[in-house]
Amino acid sequence: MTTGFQHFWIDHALLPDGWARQVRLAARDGRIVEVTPGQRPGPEDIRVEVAVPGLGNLHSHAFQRAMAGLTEATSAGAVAAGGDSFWSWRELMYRFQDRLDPDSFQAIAEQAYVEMLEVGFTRVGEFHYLHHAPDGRPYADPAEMCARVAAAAQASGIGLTLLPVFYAHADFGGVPPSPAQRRMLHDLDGFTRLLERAGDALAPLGDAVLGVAPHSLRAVTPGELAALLPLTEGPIHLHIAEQLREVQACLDWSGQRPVQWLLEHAPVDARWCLVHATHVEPAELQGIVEAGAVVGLCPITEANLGDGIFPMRDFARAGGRFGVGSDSNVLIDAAEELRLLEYGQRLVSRGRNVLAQGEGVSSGRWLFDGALRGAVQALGVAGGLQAGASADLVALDLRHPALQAREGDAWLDGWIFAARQGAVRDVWRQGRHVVRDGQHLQRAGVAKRYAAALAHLLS
Ligand code: NGQ
Ligand code: ZN
Repeated sequence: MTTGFQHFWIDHALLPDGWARQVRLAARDGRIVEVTPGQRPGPEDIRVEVAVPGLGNLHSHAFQRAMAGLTEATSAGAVAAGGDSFWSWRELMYRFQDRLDPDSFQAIAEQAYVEMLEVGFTRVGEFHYLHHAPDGRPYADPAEMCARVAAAAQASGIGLTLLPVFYAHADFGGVPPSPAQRRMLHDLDGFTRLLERAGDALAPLGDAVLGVAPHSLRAVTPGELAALLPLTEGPIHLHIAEQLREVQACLDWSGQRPVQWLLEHAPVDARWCLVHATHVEPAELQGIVEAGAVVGLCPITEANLGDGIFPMRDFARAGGRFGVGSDSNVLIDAAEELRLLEYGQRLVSRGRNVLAQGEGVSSGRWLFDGALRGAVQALGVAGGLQAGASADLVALDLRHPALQAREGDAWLDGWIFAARQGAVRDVWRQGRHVVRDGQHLQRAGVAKRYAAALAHLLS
């Protein structure tokens, strides 16, 4: 955080009600206090050509960054099993997770967060479940790994909404957990203690948010789910209806589909983020809209894991709220999450500009605005370039070929649809300059620690 007063002068700024010119933005202790268009710059102002608000990444498992690209070959037994799947990937992920210690875990999280900032994600929802030591016993400080997430956020500067995960069962109906899940498990008392300690670990960050994440309906019983909710006033996130096998298992257990079950048995409202919700029927979609919950879409990971395609077109038409997350972090790119979200719908519907509604509406602007709003809601903060929000600014690089000779929403379309990388020039987070000329200021040191951790892990 930058302490004291600070002024930005932004020639073109994307404000909550649209593009504005010659905007003077005042921040105090990293928080925006005033935004005024049509101003002259002061002599000390930080000058920015084009600025948009930092985007929230509403779903991440940071440690999975280190196994990115390592699960792209057919696995042993895949042919007999009818091919690789989400479930065979999960086996590999569990095996990888077993090797992590607090230091390597933190080094990987720092690398992931640096990459997030470099693409314009300024806050992350860390859906964090690697709690215990490799033997499954809690660390001396039960919130050791939560503290490591906080330390990685601190080192990189990214905003953190920590979502400690409660995990107790292997499948619907309270099936006992498997040995591979031993590092994730709690009973309700243990989890309550974890949350208290996690709160302490977040305090130094200043604007961290603490929520709760029942991992999925597979991992918690109805009784546990009900007991978790009073433990937080923050956001509530869970994975839901990502795979058809999970939908079928839920039907076998309850006679209902996962989202249908959740909407009928839990007080789903605007505090909730339903991650994936890939396999939903129209009535379930409508129920999510009416509850005001956010659907957390992770298009790159959903493609990578073969999840399926969320019916975003219908959800958007119904006024549904959404945000994007980098989930497995197989590739960290805010623009590409938005691009793939739109492209999935184009491929399925054989149309163009499918999500933007009305005539003359930019797809890039529609995607960016929607994802910004959804992430703000799901991560429990104020957002956008307005008083009360954190001074999280992303400056676009007008020298980039995809951004040249255009203006306004066309910059967003250029960034999201036409730029490979390099469209983000600078990022300030809580007023602190964290990315300059496309590179995080701590990039070299973080990359070195990451390389050392990886060499050790993969040797
Ligand atoms: C996770 N990932 O928690 O990392 C999950 C896999 C599970 C995604 N769902 C584990 N993409 O769902 O059981
Ligand atoms: Zn996930």
